[in-house]
Amino acid sequence: MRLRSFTASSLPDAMELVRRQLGDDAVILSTQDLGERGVRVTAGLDDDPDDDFGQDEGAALAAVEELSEVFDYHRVPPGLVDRLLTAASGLTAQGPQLMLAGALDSVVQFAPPPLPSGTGDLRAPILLVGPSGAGKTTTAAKLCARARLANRPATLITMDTVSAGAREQAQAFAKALGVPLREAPDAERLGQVLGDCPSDHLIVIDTVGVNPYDAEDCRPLRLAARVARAEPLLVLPAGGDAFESAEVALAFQELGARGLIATRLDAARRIGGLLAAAHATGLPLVGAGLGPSIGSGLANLNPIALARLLMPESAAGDLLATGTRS
Ligand SMILES: Nc1nc2c(ncn2[C@@H]2O[C@H](COP(=O)(O)OP(=O)(O)O)[C@@H](O)[C@H]2O)c(=O)[nH]1
Ligand SMILES: [Mg+2]
Repeated sequence: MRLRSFTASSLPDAMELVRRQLGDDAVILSTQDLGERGVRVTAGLDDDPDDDFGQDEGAALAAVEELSEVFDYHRVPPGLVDRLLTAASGLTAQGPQLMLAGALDSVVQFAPPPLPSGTGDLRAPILLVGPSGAGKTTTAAKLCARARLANRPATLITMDTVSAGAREQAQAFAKALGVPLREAPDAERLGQVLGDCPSDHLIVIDTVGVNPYDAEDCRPLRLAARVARAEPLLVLPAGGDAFESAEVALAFQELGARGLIATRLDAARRIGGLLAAAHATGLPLVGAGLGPSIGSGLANLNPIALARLLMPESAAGDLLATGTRS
């Protein structure tokens, strides 16, 4: 039996979705009242009409219901929940966490954080873009720290010479890491500075936060990306509203962002915004900031790591059951 979930504003609307997508033979297996977010219906379609609803389907339905609670807790938007639940229900992996990982794998892209690819190999400079306070400077330092840990040279370039304390913050990070720090207040200077950088270095360019909806505000960033032939990566804090995060990410994608680094995963309890941003843009998740210090690092994200963040094996079940997480 194939399971699929549908969310709509009312039960009749959800049933109509079921009928339209699965046909008249679909069986309604469960319904959930989501309060002001509507109603979710999980329906099944028998591939083999002689088959009874068996133990496997029962377990799959229980897992789908468990995942559905996890998604609601994280405020994942309904359309994305339906896609994830449908993907999860088709997986025969053991236990909800692995089903979740499989579903995430089919809906979200992942890529490892950038490192210089090796001696003599050129890789595009990394240009960190994002809203003010997103964690760009901290992430720039973490990327340089990863390179240093891998015994690869790195150079930090800051374009933020204007925000209060920005210069001192960059200087403190560069000194702690033992990496050269260069300043480039505009695209022209950036071009000159890059011309002087050794080609085997991982080059991380930190920028001033911009309002992605303000074309004037974004102009220097577009110019910098072009001059540097850089790989822009969006730095986005977790914990934001799903629709807001998705729209901000789409706006930065339009500015050229090619990947997404999430920050504040240590301090956010709901990461539906991050999922929505990754799904809406199709940008790969290339790392996760787990703390404010350089030492707290930048974790690799993959489907299993993300599934663990969404559904910590030990605590989540109990907390969800007692409702203390919502
Ligand atoms: N808890 C937590 N704080 C972070 C993380 N990344 C950055 N921060 C904090 O967020 C604030 C803004 O970071 P900053 O790098 O200056 O942001 P920028 O304006 O985008 O350059 C600082 O207080 C950082 O210490 C993270 O992953 N977790
Ligand atoms: Mg900064």
